[in-house]
Amino acid sequence: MEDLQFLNLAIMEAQKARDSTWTNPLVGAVIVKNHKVLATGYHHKFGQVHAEIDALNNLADIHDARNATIYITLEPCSHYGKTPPCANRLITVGIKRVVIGQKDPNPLVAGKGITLLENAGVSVDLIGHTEYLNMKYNFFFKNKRPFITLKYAMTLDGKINQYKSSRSIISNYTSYLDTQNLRADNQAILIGETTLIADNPQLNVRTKTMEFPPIKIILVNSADSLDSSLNIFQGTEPVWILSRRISKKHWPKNIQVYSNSHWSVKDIINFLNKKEIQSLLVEGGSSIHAKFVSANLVDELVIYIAPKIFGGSSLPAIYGVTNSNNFDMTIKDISQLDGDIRIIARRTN
Ligand code: AOF
Ligand code: ZN
Repeated sequence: MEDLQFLNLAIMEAQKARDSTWTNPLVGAVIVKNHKVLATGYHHKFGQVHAEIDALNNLADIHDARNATIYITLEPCSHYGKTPPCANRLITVGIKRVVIGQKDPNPLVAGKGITLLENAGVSVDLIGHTEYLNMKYNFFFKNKRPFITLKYAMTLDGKINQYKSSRSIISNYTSYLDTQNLRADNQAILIGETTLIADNPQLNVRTKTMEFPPIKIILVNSADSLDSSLNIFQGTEPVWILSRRISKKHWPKNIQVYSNSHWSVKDIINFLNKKEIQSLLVEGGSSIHAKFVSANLVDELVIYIAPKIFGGSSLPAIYGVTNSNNFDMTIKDISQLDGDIRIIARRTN
């Protein structure tokens, strides 16, 4: 009982770093002795000290760590990364017991932290309850690919645009704010060329400042034919252009071109794996969405439905093209967003 209470406190610590740890997990730690909290800590930012070291640094006296218990939401690391192994440090300062929320799925650690502690005579208890903190991080290491979310806004009659080649406003302001959070929750956002030209999106997060904003990815035929005044090129966020043709142009530092004559959905995901991107938001358009569905590469749908009808049988509709697959989804949430409806559906395994 007491263990869960202290672990919950560590979870609250971990959550303080939301949006700041980039590809690292959210991690919190609490040091306890004689039923009293001596210090708390968390992994503040990608590249900075890990949670357990932050908690040790927050002790009034490092000698207080001797014979104490530490609660950590994730197994302490065992590798020399940007910082030395946390497990070794816990052993050195004389921690007696370590209570862990979950094993670290990163193959660099993956149980080795626990083994180090146990071999040094430290008692270790793995008690669960923290996996949800880092759902996409866990998914990435378990499935060896990013968690893929498809997002779209549509009318009651399933249309995603009122015109063929320019943008129409479908969802309302509350939905817009929600999609900004959705962007912030993903490490990369992908759109196709039709959406790039028709919508001219900025594809960034505008409701908060992010130190590690999502990477804006566009799939195009020829990078060099793109108009440099497009909104997507105006920000400072990283842009990756997946181009079917080779680029000869000189691009600003934040823009990278990757050429591949084909760029199938599988190629894109293999490429993102190499780049260690753990989560991808696919914002469309309908032909890219259809390709992800056809390739069986969909984990979640986030759908905004606006109370409108556009009519017109030839207007762009969701999955209007080449989806050749079917599978079951489970509805996870239905919310009213000021007159719009948001549905979140997860792939049923
Ligand atoms: C911990 N405590 O607070 C975190 C851990 O690049 P580095 O050196 O910062 O290492 C990142 C990896 O370390 C990350 O992928 C995960 O395996 C682990 N993160 N471990 O003991 C922490 N953030
Ligand atoms: Zn560590």
